[in-house]
Amino acid sequence: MSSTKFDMGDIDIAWCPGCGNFVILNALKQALVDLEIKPENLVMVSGIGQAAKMPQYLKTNYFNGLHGRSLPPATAIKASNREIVVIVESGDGCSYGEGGNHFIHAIRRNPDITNLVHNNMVYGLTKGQASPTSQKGFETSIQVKGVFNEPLNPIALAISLDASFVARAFAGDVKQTRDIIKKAIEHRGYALVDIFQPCVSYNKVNTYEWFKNNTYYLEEDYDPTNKTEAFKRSLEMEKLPLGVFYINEKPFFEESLSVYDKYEMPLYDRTPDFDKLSELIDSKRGF
Ligand SMILES: Cc1ncc(C[n+]2csc(CCOP(=O)(O)OP(=O)(O)O)c2C)c(N)n1
Ligand code: SF4
Repeated sequence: MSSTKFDMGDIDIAWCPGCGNFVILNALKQALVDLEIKPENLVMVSGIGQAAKMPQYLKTNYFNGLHGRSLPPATAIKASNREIVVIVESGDGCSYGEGGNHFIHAIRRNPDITNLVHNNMVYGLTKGQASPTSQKGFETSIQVKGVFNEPLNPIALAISLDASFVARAFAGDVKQTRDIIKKAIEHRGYALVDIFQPCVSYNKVNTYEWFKNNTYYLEEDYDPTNKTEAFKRSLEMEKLPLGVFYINEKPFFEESLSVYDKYEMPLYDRTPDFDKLSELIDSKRGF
């Protein structure tokens, strides 16, 4: 692709040749350029893993936190400055396993952030153990007789919790992935994009070809505001639907914060009332 203001120049990228992460990186850069987002107005937040390296390959602000713990800092960053775009990016292990608790509560809280989950159905960075989305029977060096746990269905889970935007993409299709990411960023509220991302080194089952043969795009006239239909589609397993499953417009977290009732000014830009703060600390209220 042509160069963008998010390019880091000639750097080493620590992903295997052919990894789906490269396509997602390109799709994201294109989406950011198309939406005219400035690097200084973007904050990327990630956890730990191969996918979580993504912010290091974009010329912008980022916070790289602990495994599974990217959503709380992302929520705080957005709450302290509602003017910026916040994108969380991590793998399926980080987002749905170690970070599963935060995933559920971010959906409930509904901060205006975008959550891109690279779903390769395996732990990539730690060399191929099963993840929460690994399919039954998937054999690894640890799960030698194959995975017997039920795989997590993040799309069904998010819709059941009334998430405000739920989508699924496939890294084999850069244009469609770019367009879905754009819709997610433009949405006001928590937007989940689960992206099928082939891991060419540790998942020899769910390959580019497998995803191509086992997915299809939701129809042009599909109505994403119909929750019952969205849930029904999210349970389809024979062929996995791609596209925007569900949109549920509702108030988002920062909009409901009382600290913004009187002042439009972002929190980070305000001078704290130190007398009141000391009074609060001295009173030991809430400790
Ligand atoms: C609390 C904690 N548990 C476990 C680990 C070890 N660890 C690092 S990355 C990772 C899994 C990565 O898999 P995933 O999140 O799916 O991302 P991928 O590497 O596949 O992109 C694990 C288990 C850790 N760093 N911290
Ligand atoms: S191990 Fe898998 S996820 Fe990690 S860089 Fe290689 S192909 Fe990509």
